[in-house]
Amino acid sequence: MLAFDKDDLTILGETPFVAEMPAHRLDDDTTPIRRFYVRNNGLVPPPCADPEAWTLVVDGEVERPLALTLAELKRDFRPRTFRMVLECGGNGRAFFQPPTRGNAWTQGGVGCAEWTGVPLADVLAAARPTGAARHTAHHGADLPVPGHPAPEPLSRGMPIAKALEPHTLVAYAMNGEALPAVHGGPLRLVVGGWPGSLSQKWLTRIALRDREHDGPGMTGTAYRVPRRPMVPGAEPDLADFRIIESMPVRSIVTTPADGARLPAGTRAVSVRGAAWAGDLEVDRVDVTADGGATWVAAELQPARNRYDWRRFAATLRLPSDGYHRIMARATDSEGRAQPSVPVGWNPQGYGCNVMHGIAVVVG
Ligand SMILES: Nc1nc2c(c(=O)[nH]1)N[C@H]1C(S)=C(S)[C@@H](COP(=O)(O)O)O[C@H]1N2
Ligand SMILES: [Mo]
Repeated sequence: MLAFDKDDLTILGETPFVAEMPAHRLDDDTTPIRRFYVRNNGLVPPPCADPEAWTLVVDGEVERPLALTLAELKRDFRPRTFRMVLECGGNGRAFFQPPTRGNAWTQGGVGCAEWTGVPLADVLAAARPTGAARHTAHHGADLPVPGHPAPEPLSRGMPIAKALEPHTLVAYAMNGEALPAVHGGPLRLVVGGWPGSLSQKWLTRIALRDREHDGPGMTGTAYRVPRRPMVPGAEPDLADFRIIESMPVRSIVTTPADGARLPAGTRAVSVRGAAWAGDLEVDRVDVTADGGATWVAAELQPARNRYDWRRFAATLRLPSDGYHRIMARATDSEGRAQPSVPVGWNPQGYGCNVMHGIAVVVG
């Protein structure tokens, strides 16, 4: 855990361990492991003496239940590497008013790493799903936190179509290194574009089911949002809730750091950041140095593959010394941009994609 960059690390929870980095520490194209957020709902399982013997069971609605060791996954399936964003469903939660339950993520419940593993589709094909298989159910080896209100560790699932996407990986490496224990090593799922909670860590079992999974994290208001915008703080009408699938378009300004001081007379500032859009693509990013009075289109780097983020850069003119508000606004491939105020309040504070702003002082 403490292979983390300790500078600026914000610990949101000690037990279970939850931590994020401020936006300016996410300035790399590929997020280094030591700057990658951690979200644990349970306790990290004890260290694994022989990671190659870690076993994944595939059962439920399959004709041929499997128990595959990590060594067999590596030997019998073709590996893929994709750079993909992982984002907590609650990233941005701290900006909702009134405050909601859960870790108060600001901008840092996100990272973009190179994940290496085997497509889940290939593993499921080997198990031969029955005609009744509609959803997955994910199980991990994390231990419950003694005395914690959540009795069992997280266990989520997704529709079979998402499971069969070529980018959905059973991953054993992160940025070319064996997957660290705190990020789910030896084996985890990585599911692009949807809440991070689907990317089960310490993965031990995938059951196929004929209906939506009902494990911890699937019921009540967990990972659900109202179909119609609700009055912030009002009593939720659960009949009107839907499970979160694709995460909304979002961007962060990663340079300059919030509160940066620039020398007197500075008249231009280089702005950099990253943008991503769940299942969709990022079409454009606009940046402003006057709180949104005027906008400049940023230059975008291409995505390497689906679910990668797009890094952006722009040079903004600063008309004078003094205090300037810099913001970024990403727009997805369906024309939806980030809102300027937090919208979509929901009881557990998911999906807050309000524009990210920083301030710089010249002189
Ligand atoms: N087994 C297990 N998998 C899990 C979790 C967990 O608590 N237990 N947390 C989930 C959540 S809510 C998120 S956002 C991501 C975080 O992954 P990371 O810690 O590698 O960033 O893992 C997901 N997978
Ligand atoms: Mo999460």
